[in-house]
Amino acid sequence: MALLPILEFPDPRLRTVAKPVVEVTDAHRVLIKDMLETMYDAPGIGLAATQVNVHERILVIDISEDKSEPRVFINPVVDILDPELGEYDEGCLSVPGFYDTVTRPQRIRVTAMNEHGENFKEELSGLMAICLQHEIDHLEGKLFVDYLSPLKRNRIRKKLEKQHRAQA
Ligand code: QAP
Ligand code: CO
Repeated sequence: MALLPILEFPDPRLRTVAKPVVEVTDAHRVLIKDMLETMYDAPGIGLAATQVNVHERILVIDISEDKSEPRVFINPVVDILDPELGEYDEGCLSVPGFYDTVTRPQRIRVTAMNEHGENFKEELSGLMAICLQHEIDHLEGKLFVDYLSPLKRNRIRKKLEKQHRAQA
């Protein structure tokens, strides 16, 4: 097991569009274990492979209180079931310390593969639906700050760049 370094905004590698997984291998299963460990350590509720600089369509989520419900989504595709939108105060492990309101569809269906390469479909709502859409955005090179005004996004970028300079 290993903790993986998490890329932080505005790292340009976060803008990479991830490639589909053709066959789920043991190497993918090791990556998934490491991603879950990295997410739990943070702690966070969702992590996309993009955030650990692996550009394949893999993400993990666990919205349980006690790390008891790890979920793995490989090549996820979302269908919107209902046009109704909901607001949520989102954060991101790649944008540490910043949270803001994002509006997204509330009821979705996801089609994906699990870590064994088996296909599944599932209807999702609530935090799970929000988190899944947030993580799929990462696989497209998109961040929640992209939904904010340029003024807010630039403020966040400048603060994080300053922190990164201080760390260097
Ligand atoms: C995505 O985000 C998400 O700023 C997952 O200092 C979040 O796990 C989707 C985190 C909210 C929907 C709603 C953020 C940890 C964790 C921080 C996370 C931080 C430490 C974020
Ligand atoms: Co995120």
